[in-house]
Amino acid sequence: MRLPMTEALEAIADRFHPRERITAIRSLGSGNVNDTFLVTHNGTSKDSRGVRGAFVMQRLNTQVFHRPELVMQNLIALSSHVERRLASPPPELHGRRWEIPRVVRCRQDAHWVEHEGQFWRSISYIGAATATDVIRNADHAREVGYGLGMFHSLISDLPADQLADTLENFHVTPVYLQHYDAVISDRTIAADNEALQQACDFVASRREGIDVLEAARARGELRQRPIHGDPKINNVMIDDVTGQAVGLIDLDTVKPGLVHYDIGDCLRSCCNPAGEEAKLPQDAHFDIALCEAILTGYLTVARGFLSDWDLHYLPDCIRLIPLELGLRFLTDHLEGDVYFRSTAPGHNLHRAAVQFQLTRSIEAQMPAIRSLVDRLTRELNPQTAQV
Ligand code: GN1
Ligand code: MG
Repeated sequence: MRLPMTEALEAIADRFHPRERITAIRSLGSGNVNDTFLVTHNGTSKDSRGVRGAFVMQRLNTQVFHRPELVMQNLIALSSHVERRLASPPPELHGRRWEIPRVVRCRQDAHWVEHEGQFWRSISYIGAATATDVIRNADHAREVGYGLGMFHSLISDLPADQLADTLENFHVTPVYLQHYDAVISDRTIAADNEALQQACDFVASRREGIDVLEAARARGELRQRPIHGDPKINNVMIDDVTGQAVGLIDLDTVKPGLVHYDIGDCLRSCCNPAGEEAKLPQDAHFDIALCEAILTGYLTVARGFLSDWDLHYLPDCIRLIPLELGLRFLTDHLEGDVYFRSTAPGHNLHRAAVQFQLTRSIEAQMPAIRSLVDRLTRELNPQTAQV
């Protein structure tokens, strides 16, 4: 059955694939920034652009990505690099399937469409695989960790200076704190707004040490490498049949950064079984058994290219990234929901409360997290480990 499509969407899709062969256009995923659609069509395998049956069409949020052409440049650099690496697959792949989204060009051969001030592009769709919002079990967790490790491993030899900085200060926590300070200084919190007061009190009590990763970077203990930028649970694709990770999607935030941003983001999103959109903030908690499974999968592939300093700062990033995301949600609430898509007033404040509760839960388990990281880094010998 042909699903309803708006004329405007159909006209954009037609720039990538002839309209008469498109069968459906539907919303895809639950991104907070871009708009994503799955376009299906009666393509044939003879299609010279390699598009078979479906592609993902996205409108990039140019309020967030001010230089979308640089996002595309990074995406092309990344996918060509990974394709080259996969031509002689690394032994850690053990013959597994591994996919990297590729840019689907327009019929006129350009890499994107600019239309009425909007920026549209398409990428290939990874079929027979799914991403979920919540971890299903320990095997799934280990696969997510393996997926991030493989992703890092495949791009570890891509020089970071070949990637543009498309989002300045992305994941630089002290800069988010400065911005929050500037926003809050113009505000008076209503006496009856308990939720907002609690969130602001939480930030006030966590200011110290918020620069832990950036200070380590400034001292030269940590260095920038290519990172994913947003490897949350629903960006890790799992093969529908084998249950194995087959690739990471949502590559717009690929740019130079610290691998710690990625590890922290992956763990904060996977180890909270209540999810980022938990109904009640108090439901959020950090499940250390899931953390163990993810780190096991990750370190099995990545242990070999992590330095002692990298390992030293792992526990810190596990605590920092949920705190940072809470701060980002809170600031957006104070600014009137201008960054993260929200469905109701107070949504971003609620999301902040969830991340702050998760941070508390991580803090309460910090000694156990430190010993876990120590144990795993000793046990997982890169020469002998198998997934
Ligand atoms: C945003 O749009 P989405 O859902 O892929 C955000 C991430 C956050 C995430 C929280 C460019 O990602 O940093 O962790 O929301 N992306 C950007 O769900 O800011
Ligand atoms: Mg994203």
